[in-house]
Amino acid sequence: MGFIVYLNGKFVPEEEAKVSVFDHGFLYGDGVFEGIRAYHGCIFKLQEHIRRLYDSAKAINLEISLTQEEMMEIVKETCRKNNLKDSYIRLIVSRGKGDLGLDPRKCANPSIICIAASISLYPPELYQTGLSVITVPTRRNIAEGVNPRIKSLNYLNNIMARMEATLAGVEEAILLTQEGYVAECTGDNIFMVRDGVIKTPAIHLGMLEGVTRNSVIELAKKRGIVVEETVLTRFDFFTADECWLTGTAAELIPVVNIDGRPIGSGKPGPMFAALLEDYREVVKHEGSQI
Ligand code: PXG
Repeated sequence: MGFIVYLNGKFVPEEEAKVSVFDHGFLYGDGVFEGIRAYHGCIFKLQEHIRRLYDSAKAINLEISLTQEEMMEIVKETCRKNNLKDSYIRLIVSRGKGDLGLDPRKCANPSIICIAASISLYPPELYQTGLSVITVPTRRNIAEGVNPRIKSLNYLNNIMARMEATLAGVEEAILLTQEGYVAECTGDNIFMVRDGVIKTPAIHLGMLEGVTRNSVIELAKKRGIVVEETVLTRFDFFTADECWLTGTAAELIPVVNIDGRPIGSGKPGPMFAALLEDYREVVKHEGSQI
């Protein structure tokens, strides 16, 4: 059975959920989105995701006529309509239908789409064995171009990096900033541990401020672990005791090899294991009831 999709004020079967070929989201990647997850009928960090969506929209001068409360209700209603307790939710706001020119003023109404689908999880064994990743030649977008803090519909930067990782035979890519500092992976933020201190790249270097990243920082601090948001190089990661990635889909996933160097013991570390357990506990009962 197909999914029921929210499209511009209506709930329609997925076959009928169509947008115009003149939609600037399609023509130019002109729009923003969110990837949200529901666990056991609870949507995790819904308010944070909606806030980030509105911040992204604000940054590209895209005015959303709905309030953040109304948008949260749409997300919940989409989950209810699909009778999904565990799901991956994709919320999209594009500039809307315009003409073939770039001018966003020609787009009268943004297109608002909410999809709640079943989630395809990473194979469980990856959480035991860990990922091998490489740094790729493609650099993360510069803030003065398309600011990586905007979760925009243009993911070519990330897709190019992901292709480079795939061609090299690994699962993920580390993107560096223009200056050569570690930024993030293609759809996940990155963490490391050295001498009991957790470190992760500071947001102002140019990356997406992950909701999962912020949750993990909070959980680590609750455990009394020092967390530094700082400037990190490949050297820092090569010589780390542990490394993992964070994202809505992946949760926390361990990295055991970077550019051919085994990280720490070459196996997922104890800090990773503890924080994954904390995270999986917190998603069970925190969150907005569907
Ligand atoms: N960085 C980037 C560039 C992302 O796109 C994250 C970090 C993690 O953010 P959250 O808020 O989820 O902790 C993301 C988000 C996918 C997929 O299908 C993943 C994302 C976006 C789009 C698709 O793997 N991750």
